Amino acid sequence: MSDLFLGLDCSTQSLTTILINFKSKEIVFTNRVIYDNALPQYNTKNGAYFFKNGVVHSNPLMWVEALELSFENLVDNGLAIEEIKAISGSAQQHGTVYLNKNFKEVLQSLDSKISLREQLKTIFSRETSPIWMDSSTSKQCEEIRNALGGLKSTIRITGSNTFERFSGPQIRKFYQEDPNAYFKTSIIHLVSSFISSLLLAKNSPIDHGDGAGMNLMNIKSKEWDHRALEATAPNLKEKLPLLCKSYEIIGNISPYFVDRYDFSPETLLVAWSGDNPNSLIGIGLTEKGKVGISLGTSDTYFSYMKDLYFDLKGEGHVFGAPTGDYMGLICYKNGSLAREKIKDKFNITWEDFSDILNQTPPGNYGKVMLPYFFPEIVPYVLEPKIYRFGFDENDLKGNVRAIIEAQFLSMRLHSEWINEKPKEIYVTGGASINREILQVAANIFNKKIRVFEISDSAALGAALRSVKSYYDFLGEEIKWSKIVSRILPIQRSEVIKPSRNYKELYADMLEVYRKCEDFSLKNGENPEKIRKEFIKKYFKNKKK
Ligand code: XUL
Repeated sequence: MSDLFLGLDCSTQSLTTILINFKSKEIVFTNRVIYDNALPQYNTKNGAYFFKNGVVHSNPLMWVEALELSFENLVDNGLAIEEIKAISGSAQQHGTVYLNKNFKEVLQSLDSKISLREQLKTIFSRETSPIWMDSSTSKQCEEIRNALGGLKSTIRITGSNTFERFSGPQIRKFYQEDPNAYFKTSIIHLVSSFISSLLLAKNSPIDHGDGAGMNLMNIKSKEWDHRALEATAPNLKEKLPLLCKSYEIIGNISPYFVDRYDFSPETLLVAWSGDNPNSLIGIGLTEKGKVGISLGTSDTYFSYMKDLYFDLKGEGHVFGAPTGDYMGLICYKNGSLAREKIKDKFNITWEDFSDILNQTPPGNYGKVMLPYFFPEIVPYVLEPKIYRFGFDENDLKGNVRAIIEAQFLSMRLHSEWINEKPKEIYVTGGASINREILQVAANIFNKKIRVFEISDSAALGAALRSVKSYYDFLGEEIKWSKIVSRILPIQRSEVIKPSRNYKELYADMLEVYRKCEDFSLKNGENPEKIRKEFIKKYFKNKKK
């Protein structure tokens, strides 16, 4: 029985497509267009342009072409595109796309015989888009934060402190540096609302999930906050799309896609959202007490949140959840690209990497790394720098274990504000296929780790969101828990158990790690004493 729903995820390095058959509980098709490989003409590295002074952009036309390649893949694989009932999507959060006055008109007069890329060349008022990896807006962050009454007040208004990668600071910087181009901008989209606008052939709203990552939306009223708009740039409200609920049906797919790829004109479009809100659904976190980790270009730790509360220290974020509730999140820039830096430095394979994790002891003989290969969000680090305690950069085994332990110790440390005490943690993202990495996570958190066969949880979450809105629209409401449990169990989910032997060791190592961070970043006391005690307690007489 055909009951097809499509989920897309326009992430940092690739665009993923997942087609599911909800009634038969099948993942019918998955595909990934990796920008660097499939679209080399854009010259991106890991999907981005890394300029100096922390400026990181990407190319919106590249995302458009990736969308076209994804749809061509559906056609080439002979899939029943005309039977797809609804589509939703996901995208890397925070990045901004700047469109000029041609945008509206061009979208309304698209010719299905000509590629989108060809027809969309003239719509941008800014050729490239700052993305979430950008860390060049500290000045603007400070200005906006001050205008909103300081740290706590900014958090209470927008759900987060001002962050370099957030859309508001990006927009303010553009306005300050190129006011002419800013005033020539008719509309500013997020990556998610930009792509959904293409499918809709008109400006699509921004959903509450992704909207919360802008420092512009009031996290309580879920409307644009006039104080935040004023603090950011003039006339901003008229340059922003409307806001909408994440489960809103925003319209039908436009005739361009019907004619060109054979979609049914009845296909419903559900608002797109950010990759993290989508992943929340894609790993089934639709109720209290559940926590997820996504190991991708960014590593994130997140949780469903029924009642709104904040991290008033300012490290974490509150976003809207696709269910209409909230989610808490912390995000790391030093995710997969930092792991790759170590792998590539020693010229080893991922198998070698795993072998080393197996061969080296938890606690790493007291070797501790603070791995800021890129500017870091949590803790706040602007200048990339690697700190090593008790070893050097040439110690292959020490470095491999140290980076993985650092990533999860830091997550455990900085997620303390997320007030959920889960029995198990759900892990997704590219690196979740590496069982040895997950074993380290299980031991450090002292929790069971559940991992799913499909690691593309953002695209899957998008497909599931389209199912929910479609059936709600028909008046045949299905509960979230039913929707996720229908598709997730078929993924032979696996559980990785923590070893009880390391509970105390990692509780002690967390304190060592905390001291190393405080010492390096906040002029705290020297951690050598506590580190030596740790070594004495766990590694006395053990040969390195
Ligand atoms: C979340 C964040 C990243 C991006 C890219 O706040 O910045 O997770 O969404 O994945």
